[in-house]
Amino acid sequence: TEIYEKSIDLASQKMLQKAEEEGIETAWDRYEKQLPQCSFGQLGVCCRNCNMGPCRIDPFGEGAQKGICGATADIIVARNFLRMIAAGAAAHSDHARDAVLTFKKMSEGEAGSYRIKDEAKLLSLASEYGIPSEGKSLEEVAGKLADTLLQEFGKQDGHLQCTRRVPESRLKLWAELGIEPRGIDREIVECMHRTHIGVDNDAVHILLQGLRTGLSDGWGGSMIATDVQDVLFGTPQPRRSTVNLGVLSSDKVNVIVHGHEPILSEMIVEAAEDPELLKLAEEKGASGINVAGICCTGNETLMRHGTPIAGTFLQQELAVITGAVEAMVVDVQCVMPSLGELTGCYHTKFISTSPKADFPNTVRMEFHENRAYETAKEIVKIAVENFPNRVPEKVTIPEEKQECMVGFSAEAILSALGGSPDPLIEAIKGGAVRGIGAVVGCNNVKIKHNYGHVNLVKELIKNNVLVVTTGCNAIACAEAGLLLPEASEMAGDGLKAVCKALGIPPVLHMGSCVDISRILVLASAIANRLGVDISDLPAAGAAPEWMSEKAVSIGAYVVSSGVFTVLGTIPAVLGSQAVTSLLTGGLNGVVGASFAVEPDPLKAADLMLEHIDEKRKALGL
Ligand code: BF8
Ligand code: SF4
Repeated sequence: TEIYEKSIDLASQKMLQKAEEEGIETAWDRYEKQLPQCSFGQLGVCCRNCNMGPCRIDPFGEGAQKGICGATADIIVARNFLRMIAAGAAAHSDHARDAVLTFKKMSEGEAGSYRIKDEAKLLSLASEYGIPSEGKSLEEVAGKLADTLLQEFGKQDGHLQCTRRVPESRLKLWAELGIEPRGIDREIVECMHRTHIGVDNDAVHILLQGLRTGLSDGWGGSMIATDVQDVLFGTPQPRRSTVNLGVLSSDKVNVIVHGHEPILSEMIVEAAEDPELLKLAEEKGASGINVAGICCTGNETLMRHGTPIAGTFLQQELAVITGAVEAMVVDVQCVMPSLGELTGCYHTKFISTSPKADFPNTVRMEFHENRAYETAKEIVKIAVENFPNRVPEKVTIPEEKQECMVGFSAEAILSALGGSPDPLIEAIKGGAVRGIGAVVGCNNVKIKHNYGHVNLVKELIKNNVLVVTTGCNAIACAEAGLLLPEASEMAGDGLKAVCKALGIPPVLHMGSCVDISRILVLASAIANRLGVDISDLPAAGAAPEWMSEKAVSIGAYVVSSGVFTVLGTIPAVLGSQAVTSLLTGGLNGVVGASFAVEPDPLKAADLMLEHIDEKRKALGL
């Protein structure tokens, strides 16, 4: 494959070229070596859930139509899909658990590096959860809130407290369907139980548990992660920054934070400003310390501090290939194990920090709350001391970098609107804004890097759809210059006028992937204000280049919340007619929304526009 077919991004193309010249392997090379990919796997009809197997169903109807236990393609596909949701929900929710545990330790004075940054949000959460705050210290309130939130994980019955934010009609629907999430951990465990041999063997029944588990992520784990991180690190407010590989510095020590938990990256950002380390950097011949993010932990520090971002998921290897990275510091999720071998080809130190996640060839620097800042300082020190090892002949930093405006938490959006969603609702009613598009998710080598993201979003704003974004889509949009107020020039006339009046970009960066919960909160606020369900809103979602199991869980809760969602890569379900037709159609009759699959971003935009127009019509707009 030609380099220009791998990525639309110039900086990435240059690094792919450098990789080729230096004989360095990337995800794209490994993808080519995987081709043709296993068609049983692609269709989802391979089962390894017991040791009588592996079993596979012949998609042409000639060979075996049942596994040894008698499981059909429908059962196998549904079970595999449920396990993906369980893994995705587990990733988000286990991240949330660690955030709450840190919050709890902070309240007990055992995590001295962390503080309460957003008192107002703490107090408003306390009142929402019925925790009295009068006459109590903030730490006491935080401790009580932490206890309450921790119980959400182990709860056996009732329903998750965040679902208080859901419009009543939707909550009632979930109750009728029996898919109200009970406890966060319970739903995930139940998925594993149900998919064990000989338990749940009805595709529809299995998929309903998938919806419930997704909901325990979106309206549970992810939402709790967002809330607690805002209290600990501050609720994002609009600010400017820069993105793409060009943010790496030729004369400063470059430290990359990659992964997902701001518990780590926040401390690294702070440590990079430590006078002692800055002095050391100077002694080593560097003009300073530059922290840049990759993936969602990058989004977290970008949203709260304006720390630059070096790239999306598929740019993690390319960042190392610049030869200018002193340390690649990682925690959990979306970190390629290939970084171990790759960093060995350069001077880059690969530092793993999570007690849960190790990788080949890392320096282990386990991160614990009780001495978070000290560990962060040690990590940054390793990077600084590594600066003299940079090999000038191996360094090429592409000049491409792009400015962006970020920090659009639900709170920030409401305050940009003057305190209530009404001006946005009026703009939608009046037709200046045709609807809202939520575009999120990963990169995937099966789609030209950033091609799906950028073209889908451009098409939406051109058609007056206000776009909200998170995760790698947000980074891709930033790289394409779409996160600037000036980008409203690319928008249709109605949206352009609204953006100009408010001074906002046509594409609003709402945060990391757990922050899709912010989109849910915003959608609920609008629906409640209109007195309708979320499924009645002129809104649609998309994940043009998704790849992770987290994205499957997200899809499950977004659709169950009533939002039509277009996927740009094909999930492994086509081996079952029943599962495919339920996901892409039948769900409409169950939760009032469904999935569609459309790899062509312009056609995907058309599907979203069609849906938005239908909803406008139904609302009489
Ligand atoms: O949680 S969008 S590639 S980085 S999974 Fe991963 Fe996908 Fe990026 Fe963030 Ni989300
Ligand atoms: Fe085969 Fe059934 Fe075992 Fe799966 S659970 S491997 S289909 S026997």
